[in-house]
Amino acid sequence: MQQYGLENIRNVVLLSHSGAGKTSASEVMLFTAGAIKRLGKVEDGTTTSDYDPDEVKRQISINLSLLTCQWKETKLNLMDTPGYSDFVGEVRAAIRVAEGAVIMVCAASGVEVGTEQVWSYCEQAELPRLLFINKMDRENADFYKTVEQIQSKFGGRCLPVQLPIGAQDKFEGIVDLLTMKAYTGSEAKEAEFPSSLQSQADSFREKLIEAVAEVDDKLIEKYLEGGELSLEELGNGLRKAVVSGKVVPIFAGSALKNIGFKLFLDAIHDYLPSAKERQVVTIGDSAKKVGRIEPSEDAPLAALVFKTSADPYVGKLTYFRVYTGAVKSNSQVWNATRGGAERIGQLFVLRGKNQEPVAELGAGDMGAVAKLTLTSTGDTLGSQDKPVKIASIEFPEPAFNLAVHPKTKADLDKLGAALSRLAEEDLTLRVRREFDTNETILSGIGETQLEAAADKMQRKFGVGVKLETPKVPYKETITVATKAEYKHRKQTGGHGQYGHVLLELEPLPRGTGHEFADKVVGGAIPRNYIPAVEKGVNEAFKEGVLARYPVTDLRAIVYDGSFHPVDSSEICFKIAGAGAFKKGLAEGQPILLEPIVNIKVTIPEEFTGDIIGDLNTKRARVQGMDAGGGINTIEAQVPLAEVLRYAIDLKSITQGRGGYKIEVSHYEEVPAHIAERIIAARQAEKGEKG
Ligand SMILES: Nc1nc2c(ncn2[C@@H]2O[C@H](COP(=O)(O)OP(=O)(O)OP(=O)(O)O)[C@@H](O)[C@H]2O)c(=O)[nH]1
Ligand SMILES: [Mg+2]
Repeated sequence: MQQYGLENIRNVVLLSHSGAGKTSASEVMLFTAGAIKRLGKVEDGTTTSDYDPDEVKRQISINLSLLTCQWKETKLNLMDTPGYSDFVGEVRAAIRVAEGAVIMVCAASGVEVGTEQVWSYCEQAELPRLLFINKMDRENADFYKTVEQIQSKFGGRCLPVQLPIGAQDKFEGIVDLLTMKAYTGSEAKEAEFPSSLQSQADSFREKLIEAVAEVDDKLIEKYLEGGELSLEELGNGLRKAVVSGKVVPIFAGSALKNIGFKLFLDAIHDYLPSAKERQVVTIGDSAKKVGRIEPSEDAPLAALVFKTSADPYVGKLTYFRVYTGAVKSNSQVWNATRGGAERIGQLFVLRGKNQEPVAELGAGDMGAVAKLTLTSTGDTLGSQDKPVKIASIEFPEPAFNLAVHPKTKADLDKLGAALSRLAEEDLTLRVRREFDTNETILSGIGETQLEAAADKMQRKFGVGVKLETPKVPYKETITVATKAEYKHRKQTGGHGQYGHVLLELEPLPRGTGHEFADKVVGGAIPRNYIPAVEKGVNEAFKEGVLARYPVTDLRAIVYDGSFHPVDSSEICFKIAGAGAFKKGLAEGQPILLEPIVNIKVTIPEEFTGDIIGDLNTKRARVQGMDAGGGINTIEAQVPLAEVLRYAIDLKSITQGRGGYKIEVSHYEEVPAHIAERIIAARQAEKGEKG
C-alpha cells in the first residue's frame, strides 16, 4: 500500500437525513474508484458499509463505517454515517475527524429534519461541504424545487455547479456548469449539450461565476471588467470558495442508476480541503488552555481515537485519525489522555469490515488497530516526550431510559460484562443500577438505538434481554405522628419467644430519608436488644403498607417495651420492631410519593404551543422559557411517571426537531386518584405472583 502525503488525503464524512442514499452512494463511489469489484445493494444487505447484521436486518446504517479508496492520486477516507437520529453519536465522531462533508438530499423528499440537523452540525464544526441531490431517477424527483428549498433554508451560497439531464425515469446524465459540457451514463461519457438546458445553464452559470469571483480580488476585478474567467481560474476559485465556506456547490445524480459519481469523485478531489488544511484543537495541561495544531508529517505523533468497536471474537478494534507524525505497526505509543503506554500491533486500513494490513499510517490518514488495552474513544495517542492532548469528541447526553431484564439466569450472569462492552462502543449509551426499583437501566438517545443494542447483545455476547419501560421508584411515608405497640409472644414446647416494642413514628420533611432513634430508659428493653429492634425497623422501612414501596421521610423512635429473662432473644425483638413499625405506618395516614424531575425541552419556536399543551396533560408545572435564534427552551417540573417515554412523544410532536434533558429533583405526594390506580396495579401484580 502506497503512502500518501497530507495534500493527497481527503477525510470526507457523508451526512443526510435517514435514507437519502449515503450508503448506496458510498458503494457506488467505491465501485467507481475500483476499490470493490461488485456493486452491492442496501436491499440485498450486500453493501460494503452496512455489513453489520443489525444494519442488514433494518436496512439502515447504525454504525459509522470507514471506506477507503483512491481517486486520481488521492486517498479518500469516506465515512458513511447513519442518518437515523438515534445514532447521532456516530455522526458527531465522524464530523470531528473529517475536513470535508458531503450532505446528501433526496430529490423527491427535499430538505428534511435530518438535513437541517446535519447542516447545523457542519456549521458548528465550520466544515466545508458539498451538497448532492440524489435519487434523480425517482418518481417526483425535482432538482429545481430541491435547490430552491436548499437555498431558502441554508442560504444563497448554495449554488448548483451541475444540472441534471432529464429527471425521474428520463434521468440520464449531468451538465457541468464550469465546462458547459454534458455527460451521460455511469461512465460519464461526453454527450451533446442539450439545447433545452441552454438558457437555464447560462443563468445558473452566471450566478456561480459571480459567487466564485467574489472570493478572490484578482478574479472579481477581471469579472467586473467583463473579462472571461478561464476554466483554471474558475476551478481554483471554486475550491477556495468551498474551503472558506463561501460557496456550497450543489451536485446531482442517482446512486441507484450509478449516474453522476465519476464527476462527483472529481469534485471531492478538486474542491474539498485536504488533510493538510484543517487544524485541530488541543487542550493544554493547565485545565482549559486551548491551542491548535497544524497537521504535519514532521512532528511527534498525535492521533485522535474516534471509534471503538467491541467484538467477542475479533476483540476490540480502535479507529483513529493521525494529525501529526505517524504510527507504525508493532510499535509503542503514549496514550496522553490516560497517561500510559500502549502497544500497537498490526495496523489496518478499512473498507467496511474488510481490513487491509499496512506498515504505517501517516499524518492526515486514518485506520484501525486491534486489542488496545488502555485506550477509549476520545483519547489522544502520541509520544511520551512531547505529549499533546487533542480536544475530545462531544457526545450528546442520553435522556431516554429502558430497563434491561435478562431472560434467564445465564443471561443475568453475563449481563454486566456485555453492557459495559456496549457502553464502551457507543458513548451515547449509559448503564446504571436503580436501587429503589432493583432494575438495570440502559440510557440512550432513542428507542431504536436501545433495541439495536439489545439485538447486538444477543448476537455478539449471547445475552438475551427484554427491554421495558422502567418502573417508577415510588415511595411511601406517613402524614401524622403515631404510636404503635407490638408484642411478639409464642409458647412452643421448650422455651418460648418474647419481644415487646413500643414505637413512635414521626413524619420528617421531604427529602430527609429515614431515621431510627432510641429513647428507652430504665432497661425496659435491655441495651443488647436495641440493635435487633433497629434491624427489624430498618427492614420494615423497605416495604410500606400501601403498595410495598420503600418508606421514607420518617423517624422511628423506640421508647418502651418489655422483655422476658428466658424467652427473649434478638430475633424476637427484631420481629417486634418490624411489627410495631408496620402497625404505626398503617395508622399514620400513609401516602404515596413520586419522583418529580426537572425537564428542559429545546425546540424550534413554532412548536412551543404544542409542547406546553402536551406538558400540561402530563401534570407539569412550566417554570420558565428562554428564547433565542428561533429556538425555545422550556423548563418545567413534571412527575417522572409522565415522561418515561418522552423521547417518543417529543419526536412525534416535533418530527424529531426537539431535544430534552431530565434530572431528578425531589419527591411529592401522588394525587389521590392516581395513587389509587398505582396501589390497585401493585395489588394485581402481587396477585399474579401468587
Ligand atoms: N430510486 C432511488 N433509490 C435510491 C437511490 N439511492 C438510494 N436509494 C434507495 O434508498 C434507500 C435508502 O438508501 P441508503 O443508501 O440506505 O440510504 P442512507 O442514507 O444510507 O440511509 P441511512 O443509513 O438510514 O441514513 C434504499 O432502498 C436505496 O436502494 C437512488 O439514487 N434512487
Ligand atoms: Mg446508510
